[in-house]
Amino acid sequence: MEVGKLSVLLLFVIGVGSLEMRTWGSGSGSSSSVVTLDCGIHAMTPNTRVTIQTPNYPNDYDESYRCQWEIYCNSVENTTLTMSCPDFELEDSANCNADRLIIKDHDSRDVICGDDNPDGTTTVDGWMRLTFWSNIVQDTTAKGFRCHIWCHPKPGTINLPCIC
Ligand SMILES: [Ca+2]
Repeated sequence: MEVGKLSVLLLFVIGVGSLEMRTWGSGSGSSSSVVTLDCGIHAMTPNTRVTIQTPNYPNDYDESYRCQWEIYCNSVENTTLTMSCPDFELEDSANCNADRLIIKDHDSRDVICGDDNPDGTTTVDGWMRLTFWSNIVQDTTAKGFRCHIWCHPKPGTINLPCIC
């Protein structure tokens, strides 16, 4: 019993350690392991990126699933967010009535599905809300998506020099 508990503890420590390593390595942009955002509200800073993906990616996502990511970049009025999606595949349907990704910023709201990759989508400022839905009506899913979201300073805004 005690050995079993110790093994679980060791596995946990190793797990936390590798998570931290992945976090540290996420800035390189070339790491094969990617840290992805949980559903919820997240803040980021200019010239950084975050990554979102569907559950189980690159395997098929679940039916009857919902996840919303709300992303702010500081400061919202002086930045924009740009999506870069190397992979995007949802169940296709008329008007995206089945599975869908809703992309909202302070200027527009887009509902997409199928292979309508939002790669290159740029927001009007440093705020966006992404909502992924999968339905339960039909047992149809797909690979889903992985998207990186970059925060860039708006041209003409004052940028402090990078001391790095
Ligand atoms: Ca579906």
